[in-house]
Amino acid sequence: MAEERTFVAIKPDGVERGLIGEIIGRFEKRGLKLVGLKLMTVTTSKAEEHYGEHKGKPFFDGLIKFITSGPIVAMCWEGKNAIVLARSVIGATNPKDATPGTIRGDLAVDLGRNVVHGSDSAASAEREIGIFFSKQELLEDWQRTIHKWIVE
Ligand code: D4T
Repeated sequence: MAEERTFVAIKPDGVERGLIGEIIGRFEKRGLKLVGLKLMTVTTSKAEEHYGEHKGKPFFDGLIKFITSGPIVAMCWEGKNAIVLARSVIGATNPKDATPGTIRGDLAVDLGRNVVHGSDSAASAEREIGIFFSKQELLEDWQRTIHKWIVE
């Protein structure tokens, strides 16, 4: 049975800073399963669709400029409670409030350079996975042999 899926992206600052391996490793070690992965540059229209809820806010233009400024790593992670788990691995949106041990609590300083994105709800996850991945780009039939050691 398919478990929950979430969309996670390493933003251009995380890629520029050489944090791809470090960040992917944290989700792997938590126990989530990687079912989609690609390095890509986000078009302005995709960025505006992804961040549609923030349209009209003072930081919107800067956010779009930032997210389209260089490559990102788009990922889809699967697992029991994957959405909440990924958000807990990532930490609070503003790195100044993020707990040590989280990605933002360990690796980020500024709200506008918070290195990673994770879907905040089931509806967002479905929408965002659809923006960044086609169906063929996501694994459907990979059963990890270690699964029974991660989920009871
Ligand atoms: P993302 O979407 O990047 O994972 O962040 P969050 O889900 O944790 O937070 P968000 O949607 O509220 O913000 C999206 C994105 O905009 C940046 N931002 C946000 C900013 O530059 N200035 C601001 O005042 C806010 C609220 C940071 C994350």
